[in-house]
This record gives sequence, C-alpha cells and structure tokens, in this order.
Amino acid sequence: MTETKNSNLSSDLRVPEHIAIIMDGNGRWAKRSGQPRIAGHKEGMNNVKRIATSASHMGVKVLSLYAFSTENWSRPSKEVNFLMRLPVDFFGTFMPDLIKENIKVLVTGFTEHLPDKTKKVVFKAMDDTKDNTGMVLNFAFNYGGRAEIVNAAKNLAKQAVDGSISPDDIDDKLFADQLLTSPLGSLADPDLLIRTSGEERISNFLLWQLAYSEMVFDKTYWPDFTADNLAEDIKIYNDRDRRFGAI
Ligand code: V07
Repeated sequence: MTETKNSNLSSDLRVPEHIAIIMDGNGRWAKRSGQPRIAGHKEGMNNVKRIATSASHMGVKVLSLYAFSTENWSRPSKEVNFLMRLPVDFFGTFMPDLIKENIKVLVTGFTEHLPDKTKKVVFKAMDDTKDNTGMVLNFAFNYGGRAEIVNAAKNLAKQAVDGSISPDDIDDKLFADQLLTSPLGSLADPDLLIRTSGEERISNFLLWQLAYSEMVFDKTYWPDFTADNLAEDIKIYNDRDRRFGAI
C-alpha cells in the first residue's frame, strides 16, 4: 500500500497497489442511447485510455482489466471480429501516451489462439513497453480463471511425471508460479476488484488471485466510469480496510 495524495478527494487515500476491473455495461450503455453494441465497445475502449491514465497518476502499480473471456467466442461473429480489432485500434492511438506515462503493457490469457494481426500488435506493445518502470496495464485477454487453473495443474502433473518435482513439493507458491499472472510476481493478487454496471459476480475472472481481495460493485456503466468513480471506489475500499484493520 502506498500513501498518495489524491487530487480527486480532499483526504489522503491509501491507493491499492493492484486494482482489477471487470468492465461491464458497454452493451447496455449503447442500448440506452439507441446505438449498436459495438458503439458501446468502442466508447468502452476510449474509457480504458482515460482510466489507465488516471490510475497511473494515482500511483496504482498494477491495473488488470477484463477485456475478453474464453466464453466470449460464442458471441455473434461480427461482434467477435470487432472485439479482436480493438487492441489494434487501442495501441494504434494510445501507444504514444503509454510511452509518455511510462506504462508497461502485459497481456494475460491464452494468446496463442488469437487472430494473427491481433497477436502481432499485442506482442509488439508488450515488447515496446518492456523497459517501462511505471504502472503495469494488464489486459486479461482470452482469459478464463478455470482454464488458467486447469492449465497450471496440467503443467505441474507433467513436471511430476518427468520427475522434475515431487507431488509433495506442490504448495501455494509452486501453484501460483504456473498461473498466467506469474510475471506480476508479488503483485499478482488484486487488493481491490471493481465490477461496473451493478452486476455482482466474478464471472471466471482471476479465481485464484481474488481469494483475499476486497470487492466493490459500482452501478456505473463502464463507458461512463470516471476517475471520480474510481476515487470513490478506492474510498470505499479504504473505509472497509480501516474497519477490519482496527480489530
Ligand atoms: C475491449 C473495451 C473495454 C470494455 C470491454 C469490452 C470492449 C481494450 C482492449 C485491449 C485488449 C488487449 C490489449 C489492448 C487493448 C480490448 C477487447 C475489448 C476484446 F492488448 N478494450 N477492449 N479488448 N473493449
């Protein structure tokens, strides 16, 4: 936890080191104004830029965003194709700001099955920002929590069979090393999970890593979610943490 002066609130806030966000409500945001779902996705992407910049200024160390789940492939193909182009659009317009902000891009998920063009821009973005020392902007992209755990179990089983580990060596640490978030090291577990748009579920996001996280469910649709909303949710986190910390 870092003590940081927060320009959005008058008091000092302890800013969570790792914030994870389920960016929900994009389709409903579009519907509310009579627009197609993809208009909501597009505005949602523009908001990723705003919130990533705000979080970086607040002193957040890792911002994890749930962008595309392994289940989203079952959506209409027109929508899937549009979603797969969003990273191209995102880095095409936002890369100069990411460099200026010293933000390091990380993509957590089963990236091998992505379309070639998407894969290419995603890996280039990680490579172009690999030496940045500021906030890690971690996209959970083609990610699923159960698939991640199954994959870790499979890796450990293979190591046990080939003799490089013994089944009795397996503990929390060895298991976490096999998860897709292992590049985040000691920051892999979010301090705070925010889900926007009023839904109150985890929906297969970071199942292992959220074991001890505080959760805040914000009614705002993701495209409308501002730096002030983020500051409010951090305030809720602070008040809760103080209450339990005092026992
Ligand atoms: C997506 C915008 C945010 C709201 C949620 C639905 C639509 C940014 C990305 C992205 C992903 C990987 C990456 C860089 C950017 C993204 C999808 C959807 C699939 F390396 N926004 N965004 N990806 N939406």
